[in-house]
This record gives sequence, structure tokens and C-alpha cells, in this order.
Amino acid sequence: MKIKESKYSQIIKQTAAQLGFDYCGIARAQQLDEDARRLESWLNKGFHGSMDYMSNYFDLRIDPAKLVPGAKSVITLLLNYYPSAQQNQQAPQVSKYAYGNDYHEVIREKLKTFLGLIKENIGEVHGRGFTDSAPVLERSWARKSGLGWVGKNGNLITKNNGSFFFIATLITDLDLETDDPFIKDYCGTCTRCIDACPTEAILPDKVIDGSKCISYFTIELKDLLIPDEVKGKFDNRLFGCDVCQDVCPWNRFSKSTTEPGFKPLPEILNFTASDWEDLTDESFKIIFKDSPLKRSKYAGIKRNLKFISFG
Ligand code: B12
Ligand code: SF4
Ligand code: SF4
Repeated sequence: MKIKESKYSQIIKQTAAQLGFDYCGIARAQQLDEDARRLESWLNKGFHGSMDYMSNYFDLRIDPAKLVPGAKSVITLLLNYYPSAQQNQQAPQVSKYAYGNDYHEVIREKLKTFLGLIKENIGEVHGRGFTDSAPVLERSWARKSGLGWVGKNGNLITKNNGSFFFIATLITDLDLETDDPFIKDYCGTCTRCIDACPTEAILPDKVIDGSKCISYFTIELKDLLIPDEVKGKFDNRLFGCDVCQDVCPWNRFSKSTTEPGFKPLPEILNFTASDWEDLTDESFKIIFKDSPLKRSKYAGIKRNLKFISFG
């Protein structure tokens, strides 16, 4: 039995690598008790702001067997998105994760192929793949499956290549050999991310007040206006924020992604402030049809632009 589990885990890791995933780790599917307490306290303090979807399905979020009946293992995959080229620093800034095509689409396709190949090589396996598409504590699973630690900035950090990774999970009823959880923490006495966060959203004990994060204001907040309290704090951040990752010493080890879907859009690399200002709804829909910027919609991007221009 043990030999079979180990062989299957090997096949799974090889398949993940073959599909271009940079890391793959496996954890036993079980209820996440400590994480559940952290999540509950986060929600009770209102750190989710207006992201109502975060307070839904609490039970599913902490127990993979509620998403996939009979779940035995959680496979966690990381995909590097660190871009090969970067925007001019003077231009309105788009977060690096959004330079290319929407990761939900890119990873969804990969997960479909991944599950197909597992079935082909192992047999009738039930499983569901997710990437930010279901109530799953993705960072918790990544840590639990040995891929890295959760830094003071809340991000999952790998020792070899930093934190510019997307996380995806595949919950399955297959018994697999698991990896040891990542116990160590290599933040040490560093506080660079806390000191650099423009809105003081990084609290002690690896807690992020989501309702104060620039990423929340520029992407998730659907209000017509961004509140006055944060006026002047965004610098030129138009969509998302990378400050707490850019200052992290572990990101010196980031390497450019080789995923074709994440190739930066030329407009993102080259648009100046006036190009963004002149952008029409029609061109937005054409240029950004496969981009994460769609989430903010044209009106959201214009709202953000106005906020940073007059901020
Ligand atoms: C809601 C959300 C946001 C919100 C709130 C952020 C937050 N920190 O919660 C906002 C909009 C602000 C946001 C911003 C960003 N996000 Co976001 N977001 C999510 C989402 C959908 C849920 C996160 C969540 O559950 N939050 C609730 C808190 C309580 O959980 P948590 O932060 O994951 O922390 C858990 C663990 O870390 C664990 N934990 C932490 N320390 C310790 C210590 C111990 C001992 C233990 C046991 C557990 C533990 O406890 C928590 C669970 O209770 C996930 C996708 C997903 N389904 O997981 C993406 C996700 C976390 N986001 C992601 C990204 C890329 C970002 C941004 C970098 C985007 C950007 N550039 O603008 C920023 C980073 C901001 C930051 N510093 O965290 C990636 C992170 C990849 C990575 N390497 O970590 C994810 C995983 C999406 C993905 N599939 O790739 N995000
Ligand atoms: S993404 Fe920006 S605003 Fe959000 S916690 Fe990190 S530094 Fe702060
Ligand atoms: S900047 Fe320093 S404290 Fe923050 S996550 Fe990176 S190593 Fe940890």
C-alpha cells in the first residue's frame, strides 16, 4: 500500500512538472483547525471589508472533504508569474500578477489537463481543481504541503524563488504519500514589508487587514469612490499592489516566468498616464478581454486613475 501511494505521488509530481507547474506538494486532506481559528478571528475583525464572499461557506473553507466527498489528499501547485519585463515606474502601476492573461483561465486549463493525465496514468480518481475559484485556504495548504512559509506580509514564500507565485489546489479521493509541512519561518527579524506598506495593512502575527490593502481598494471594492482616508497613499498604483513583495529580500531569487499565457500585454508595459486617460470603454474591452483588469471593469480602472491622479 505504502509503495503504491509513493508511486502515485511520484507520478503526480512528474505530471505537474510536465505541465509547467514550478512546485507541487501533497498534504493529507483534513480539517484545518488552527487556520480555522485564524480565519474566524480575521472575519470577526471585519478584515474582509466588503468582500462578502469571504464570510460565506466557512465550513467548506476549513474542510476539503466538504468540497470533495471522500477527500484523502490535497495536491498544491505553484505557478510562477514574475514577469520578464516591467513597466516604466512613472506610469500608473499594474500589479505584476496582472501583466498577462487572467491566471484563473490559464490555470483552469492546466488543472483540467492535470486531472485528465492523473486518471490516464493512475485510474478512476475523483478530484476537483481550484485556483481562487472556491472557498479553499490556498496559502494554508501550500504551507501544509511543504512548499514554503507564510511571511509577515501574508504571502506564501518559497525559499528558492520567493513569492511571485499563484497557488492552485487539487482535492482528490486518492491516497497519496504526503510531504512534511513547512515548519520553519525565514522572516527572522526582518520587518521590511511592514515598514513599507503604504496603508499600514500589515498587522502583527502575519495578519493582513484586507480592508486596508491597496489591492482591495483598487480591485475588490465596487463603490463608486475610494474613501478619503486613504487619499495620497496609493502613489501611482492603478491596479493591485506589489510593495510588500517587491521589498521582500526573498524575492531577489525570483526568476522570470516561462508560461506563455503570462507574457506581458504590450499596452501594460507601454501605456503612459495619458494613454490610460484616453482609453475608451471600447478599446478597454478589446485590449483587456483576457486580462485580470476585467475584474475592475472600465469604470473601476477610470475610478482608480482619477483617485491616483488627484490623490
Ligand atoms: C481574499 C484575498 C485577498 C484579499 C485579502 C488578502 C488576505 N491576506 O487575506 C486582498 C484583495 C487584499 C488580496 C490581496 C492580494 N492577493 Co489575494 N487572495 C485572497 C483569497 C481569495 C483568499 C485569502 C484568504 O483566505 N484570506 C483570509 C486570511 C485569514 O487567510 P490567508 O491570508 O490565506 O491566511 C491563512 C494562512 O496564511 C494561515 N496562516 C498564516 N500564518 C500562519 C501561521 C500558522 C502557524 C498557521 C497554522 C497558519 C497560518 O492562516 C490563514 C487562514 O486562517 C486568496 C485565494 C484563496 N482562495 O486562498 C487570494 C490569494 C491569497 N491572493 C494572492 C495574491 C497574489 C494577492 C496579491 C499579491 C495581489 C496583488 N499584487 O495585488 C495581494 C497581496 C496582499 C497580501 N499581502 O496578502 C495569491 C497569493 C499567492 C501567494 N504566494 O501567497 C492567492 C493565494 C490567489 C492565488 N490563487 O494565487 N487577496
Ligand atoms: S499589497 Fe500593498 S497595501 Fe496590500 S499589504 Fe502589501 S504593501 Fe500593503
Ligand atoms: S519582507 Fe521580510 S518580514 Fe516581510 S515577508 Fe519578506 S522576509 Fe518576511
